[in-house]
Amino acid sequence: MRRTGAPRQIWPDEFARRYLDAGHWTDETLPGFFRARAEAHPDRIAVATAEGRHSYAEIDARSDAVAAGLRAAGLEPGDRIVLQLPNIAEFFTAMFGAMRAGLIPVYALPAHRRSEIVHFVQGSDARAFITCDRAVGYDHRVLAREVRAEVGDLPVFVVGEAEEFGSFAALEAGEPERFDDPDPASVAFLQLSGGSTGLSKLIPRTHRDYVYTLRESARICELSADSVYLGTLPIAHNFPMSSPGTLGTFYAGGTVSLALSPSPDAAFAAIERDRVTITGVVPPIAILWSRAAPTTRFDLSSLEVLQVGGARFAPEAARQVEPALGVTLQQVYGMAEGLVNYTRLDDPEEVRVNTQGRPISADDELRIVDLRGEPVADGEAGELLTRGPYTIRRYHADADTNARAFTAEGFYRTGDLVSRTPEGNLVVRGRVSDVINRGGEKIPVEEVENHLIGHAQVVDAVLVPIPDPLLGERSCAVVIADDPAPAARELRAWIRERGVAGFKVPDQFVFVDAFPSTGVGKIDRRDLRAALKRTLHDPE
Ligand code: J2J
Repeated sequence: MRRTGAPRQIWPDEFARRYLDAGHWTDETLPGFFRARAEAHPDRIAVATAEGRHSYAEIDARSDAVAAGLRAAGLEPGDRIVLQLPNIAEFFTAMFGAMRAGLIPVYALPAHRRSEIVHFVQGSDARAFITCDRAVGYDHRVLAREVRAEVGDLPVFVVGEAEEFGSFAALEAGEPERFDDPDPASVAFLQLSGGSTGLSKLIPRTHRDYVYTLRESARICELSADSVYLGTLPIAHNFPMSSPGTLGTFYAGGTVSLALSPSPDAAFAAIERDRVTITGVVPPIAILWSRAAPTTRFDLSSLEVLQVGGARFAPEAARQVEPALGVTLQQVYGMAEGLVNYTRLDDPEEVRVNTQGRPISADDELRIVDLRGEPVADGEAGELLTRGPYTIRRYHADADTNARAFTAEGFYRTGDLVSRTPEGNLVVRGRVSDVINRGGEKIPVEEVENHLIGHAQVVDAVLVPIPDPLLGERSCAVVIADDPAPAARELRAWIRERGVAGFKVPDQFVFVDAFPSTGVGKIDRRDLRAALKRTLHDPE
């Protein structure tokens, strides 16, 4: 039987009522609000790239054509569709087009490869895949063929030279058609989790909860129709999509400028070209920009706000941003599962530099707890648990993870170790979960360990973080191998062959004869990781 994706309510009734009564949730949908903007100001520029400028009316009409084309191709309301596109205008026509056809996009990053895309297709039971011909020197049609070889005959649409696949340009060039707006309570898309241990979990976000974050984020970040937001991180990621990101900018009626990479050259050129006023980056990029800005030939004078988030931003680096770039620094601590915290633009410098801000909503409930789940004393560090009007209560079709990731009362266990200042700002101190945060790119350690253990000469492997001055953390694989041990080069090639995103390939390898004893009879991988981390950080 074909699953329709009929919305099983995510929040219990009493909470849904509370968020509706508070006015947080409205009947606006993602494609619906974009349509309203296109009708209010059809000629205003929605998307600007190095290739051209596209009005709200144009993106709106092209999305309607994509919707009609996807329906004509046999896709039905409720079907999932995996979307893997770089920072190009078609990202939005594909996304809004799919939603207007009643489909549910599943976002993938351009760096994802076979193993991840197959996991997303299978995990969401997707009926189609949209990708591009080439991006950053990689041919995504090769990937599409590999995916098809594993999952069967999946319809694929390609932006650019489509070869044997469906042409996305042909979809966009078709006759536009208008379908009913989706139900605002329904799931709008499946977002990817960066915070989990195993393979990425799929996060069901509804129109209501997401539009709420866009509206409030646009207000907190003081966006207006004059704002120009630069999408320079991969725009499928939750931070550049919604905090306030590209969609928050559309919500405010502003312009989204796109750069294909966050390198100073590509991003600074876009800032000058489109007179960008605000953008969001991860800490290593903020550090590179702070170093490059004083001598750049590009005019960055339009930039007012630089948001930094996705990983811990060291205060010493944070302090350099404002003088180097002539901007206001805004720290953003968020997660695709929901909760987003911002420092406010008028916070004192000490708050902007030293903290990761406070939540969007007065109805965001935060608990900071110790290992037993008891609240810690004021100012102490503990694991952050949260629930609220835009934080999910469960992952898509993953009962085991749900039992672990949420408390009985519906709080999401963030896995982050945080403390709170007397003024109510959060400071992220570390993590209790096993994820390596490589400059904002999240590496699920178990997934990489499993790939390594799959190698014939590897007996066991543990992936641990190593401090890194630019990335914050890089990854180190500690491997027990048969004699002779395979070369690190060979293991890297092995991981790549398994079809894994490049950022998950271990930065370093260490070969050992045995793992340290963790003092417990049964080998607990988390204890083992912690013990190895200690030995690597403090070698005697
Ligand atoms: C320390 N750690 C941070 C920060 C995220 C806005 C901003 C970021 C994300 C994101 C997002 C951090 N300091 N400022 O979705 O809307 C780590 C935490 C968190 C995990 C979530 C948004 N900002 N982190 O990064 O789902 O460990 O979302 O739990 O990719 O990143 O990762 P992700």
